[in-house]
Amino acid sequence: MTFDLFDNLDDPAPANPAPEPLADGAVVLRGLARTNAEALLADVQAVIAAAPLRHMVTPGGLTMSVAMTNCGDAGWVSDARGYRYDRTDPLSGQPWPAMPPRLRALAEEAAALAGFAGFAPDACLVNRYVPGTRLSLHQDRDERDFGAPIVSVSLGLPAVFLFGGMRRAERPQRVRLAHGDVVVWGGPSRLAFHGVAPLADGDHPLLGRARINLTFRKAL
Ligand code: MD6
Ligand code: FE
Repeated sequence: MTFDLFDNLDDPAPANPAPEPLADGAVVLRGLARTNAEALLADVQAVIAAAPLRHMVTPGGLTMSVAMTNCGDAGWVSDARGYRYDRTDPLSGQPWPAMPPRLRALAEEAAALAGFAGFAPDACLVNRYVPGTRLSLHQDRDERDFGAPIVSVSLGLPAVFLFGGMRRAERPQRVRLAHGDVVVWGGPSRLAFHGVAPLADGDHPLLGRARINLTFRKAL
């Protein structure tokens, strides 16, 4: 019996770039972001240093348990006025930090592998989950153009991604996402309901008790 230094209980499967189908227009790219995860996380830390993670408030007045920030030309924001994309960070009044080229390149590669060549993301939402944090079923529909897919990158603790259908009532698939896994949904799946089950406790070698999810969008 041998042990591979790079395979541990948090992400046991080898990277496999062959798309794993979830639904028409939706795939999982297992481990695509794993080999350069440390460099990707350094880029994310630089974004967080410039635009700190914060808990946004929903239009209904609830504070979200996921901590968020953004990079790129536009950032997703929520407040009493609603959900929208804004070119400036409401905390600073300054533009969001630029999208780091390594993050953009990963999103473009993932989209191309999923059949969406030419994806040009202008927004990257950074989400930080700690154990117990969940994201209820929702559609991503604040973007102007649903012709572009969503690219979602998972780093740190594993999560159970809930991937449903076009109606909220449809029972979602439960997909385990490990460190480095990437999900792409577009085309006929672009408006699929999705969410994240409550994060289980754990201790990730790079991120400790946290999961970071990056979602790349063409927002403007
Ligand atoms: C995920 N996240 O964390 C999927 N959508 O795997 C999302 O679908 C998402 O984290 C909109 C806003 C924030 C999110
Ligand atoms: Fe979403």
